[in-house]
Amino acid sequence: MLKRILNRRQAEADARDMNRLPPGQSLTQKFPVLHFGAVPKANLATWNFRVFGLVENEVTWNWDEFNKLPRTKVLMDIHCVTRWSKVDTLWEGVSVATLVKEGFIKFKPEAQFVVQHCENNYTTNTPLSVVMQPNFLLATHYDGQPLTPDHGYPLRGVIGSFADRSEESTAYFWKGGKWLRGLEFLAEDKPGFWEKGGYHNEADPWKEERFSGRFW
Ligand SMILES: Nc1nc2c(c(=O)[nH]1)N[C@H]1C(S)=C(S)[C@@H](COP(=O)(O)O)O[C@H]1N2
Ligand SMILES: [Mo]
Repeated sequence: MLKRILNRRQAEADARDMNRLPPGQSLTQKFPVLHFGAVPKANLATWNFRVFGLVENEVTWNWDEFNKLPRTKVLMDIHCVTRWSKVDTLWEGVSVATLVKEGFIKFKPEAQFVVQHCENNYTTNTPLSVVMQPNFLLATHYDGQPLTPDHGYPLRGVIGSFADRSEESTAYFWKGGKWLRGLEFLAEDKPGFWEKGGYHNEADPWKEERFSGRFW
């Protein structure tokens, strides 16, 4: 127990020294679960994923089709607005940038924002440029295993930062929607669940953009 605490403290000091821990965050070696409402039950037989809004062709992929899309692995540090960060998390899934590059998604020139649509009407919004970054992934697997129900099975959005901070921008982890069912491309921004609830629209952990100040 004590050894585990000392190990965590040492790992936290190391992460801070390496400039991998944003202000006001502490390191966790667990994987906390955070969401609003109940964990939805997945039914892969009826599951589908919709790409809609300002795209040339709206598409709907079923689970088999989704799993035939090109796949990518990404190693990232994730930062939750409730002040935990976790380093070196390994995700596997589908990169939106790859889907665009390979012609699976063709968004219209007016598209500037993307809303992630999840089960039970949870949404979260980001600029299109953010979902096109290599540090944003539609993830089916964490650490080599399919996501657990608590963490978003069968599919979730993930955003984090790289160890060398080479990403263009990042956001707190709530900008990754669990139980993800679709992406909507929009010309105007549309605040999601937590964003409407007073959380910061851009949510950059390095600038500590936790709350919008409108309600807090
Ligand atoms: N569908 C859905 N996705 C969600 C949430 C939620 O309430 N519903 N909460 C977000 C928040 S606030 C965080 S911090 C992360 C937590 O992911 P984790 O439970 O895998 O750690 O999921 C995000 N994605
Ligand atoms: Mo969160």
